[in-house]
Amino acid sequence: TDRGDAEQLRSRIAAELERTRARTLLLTEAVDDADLVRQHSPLMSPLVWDLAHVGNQEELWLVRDVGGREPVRCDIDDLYDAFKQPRRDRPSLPLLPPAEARAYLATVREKVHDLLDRVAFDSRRLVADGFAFGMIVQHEQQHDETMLATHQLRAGPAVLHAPPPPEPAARVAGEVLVPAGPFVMGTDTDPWALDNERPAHRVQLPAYFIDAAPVTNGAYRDFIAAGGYDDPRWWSEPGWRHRQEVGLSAPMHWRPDGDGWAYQRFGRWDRVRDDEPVVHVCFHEAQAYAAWAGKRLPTEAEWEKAARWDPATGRSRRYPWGDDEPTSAHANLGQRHLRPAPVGAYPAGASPLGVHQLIGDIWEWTATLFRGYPGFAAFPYREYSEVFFGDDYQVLRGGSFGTDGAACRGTFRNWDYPIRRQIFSGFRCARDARPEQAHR
Ligand code: AVJ
Ligand code: FE
Repeated sequence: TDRGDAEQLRSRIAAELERTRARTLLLTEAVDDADLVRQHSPLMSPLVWDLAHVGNQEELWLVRDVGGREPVRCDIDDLYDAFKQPRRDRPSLPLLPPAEARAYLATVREKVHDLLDRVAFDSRRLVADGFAFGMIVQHEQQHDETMLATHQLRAGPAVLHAPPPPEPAARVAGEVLVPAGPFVMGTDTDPWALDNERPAHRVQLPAYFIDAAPVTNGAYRDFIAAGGYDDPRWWSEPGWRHRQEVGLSAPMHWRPDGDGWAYQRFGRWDRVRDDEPVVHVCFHEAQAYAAWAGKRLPTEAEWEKAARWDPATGRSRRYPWGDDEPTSAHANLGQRHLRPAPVGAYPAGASPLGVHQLIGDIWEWTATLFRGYPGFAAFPYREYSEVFFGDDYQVLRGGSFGTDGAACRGTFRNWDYPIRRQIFSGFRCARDARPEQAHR
């Protein structure tokens, strides 16, 4: 019945809100108050800013817009407006102290639960299928991932703990041929898909090869050892300029260790493991590696076809493994582990064509600039995606170990500046197939 459906949606939303809030609290209770208000990197906000910003967005979108209720606090909107306050300036703002920020979040959340009990999930798109609630869940999860990246930049002993990811259960190597032909990119039907994932549209692609797995630390070390960082032939012009300017020589958080490398993760040093996807590289590094390897980065459409296209039916799936929500057997998502899993660890998450670990582990840089799909319509605000369209941002796909399953799908699009690498970013390579290879 419709009533039963609405009740089911209500309890699912309530559960997602609570699950997400538990993660937010975990990330902000792992450190003391001094650590919460400190800026750990000029690239990041103090954790206490993210904390209250999450509450402020929830107040704006749910309490005020959907609920039409009185403001909880209208005096702090500007402080937590990401467009008005650049990250580097946020520590000098008169921010709510940690205890006040937590109390603010709790007050807003109480009102949201009240609203959720009364709202009719009618056909207005903001409330239909719980979209506005889903958007808030995803927004908080996105900031949780950002806070996780702040933790990675934080100096001092480890405060976050998680079991290691699974070991490889399949041998995965080489490339997969994706035959020429159309596929449906984006979605009209995924209830919580954001505006930039819409509308669904047919894209015609020539045949191409795509790596069956993300590029590993071992492969990336070969690029370093071959002098890849010192050879402008492999780098784009802006890439080489950036490499020179900041002296790039290895992924972020790596340091030489004897005859090999070690990396720092959340306050612990470890030997670099060869079979793990490389992480903390910028777009320019990814592009240089691909050129050195005789390949290129996949376009966003190539990534999505490899992830979603089912050759048996011609349909596009929600995820590589099908339409079901991710479980711990499918992908390394949701901060269950504090690093990418080795290649071959998720055979159950492979796509029909045999492409592995597209979802989870690391965000994958693509060759595509962040733009609207044909027929794009901003919803509910231009500020969510549209203001970022243009030539500045590169699309990343697939989500990382720090991305929650609620904020990740085969259609999900992330974006960042091509020089950024404090995010959990890696990549895989692709290349054109010659016409005689286009059919197997
Ligand atoms: C989609 C990850 C690029 O963090 O800037 C958070 C998500 N938007 N608050 C970001 C977002 C508004 C966004 N990214
Ligand atoms: Fe935000």
